[in-house]
Amino acid sequence: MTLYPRANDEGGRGHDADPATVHLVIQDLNDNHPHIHLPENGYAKIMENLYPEDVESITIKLDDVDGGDHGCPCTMEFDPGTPASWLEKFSLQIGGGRSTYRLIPVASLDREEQKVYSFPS
Ligand SMILES: [Ca+2]
Ligand SMILES: [Ca+2]
Repeated sequence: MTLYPRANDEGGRGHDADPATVHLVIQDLNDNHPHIHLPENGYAKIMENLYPEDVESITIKLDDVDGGDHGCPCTMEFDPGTPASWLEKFSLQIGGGRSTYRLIPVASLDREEQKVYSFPS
């Protein structure tokens, strides 16, 4: 943003100021958390009882409204509290674009064993 200030002496009746400009640079504050842009509402479905290679991976795209160092690229990993049995069923890999990951089932999923997986657990 550029401001063009006007200044006069003698109570506004005297000399005008030399033409001058003031440049204002608005600095970004890290006031937004990264969020999951995809899948929509952080929700995806996988069909049970399929071989992992027959299941399409789930694309997880991260975003952050802040720019520069305060925004994306953003990183993602499993929470340290994720049960070991879940880590045996899913793999998280970078791929598909900027700040984009793929959640890949690496085992057949059984709805009768576990109906919903919610990360972080
Ligand atoms: Ca900001
Ligand atoms: Ca941010």
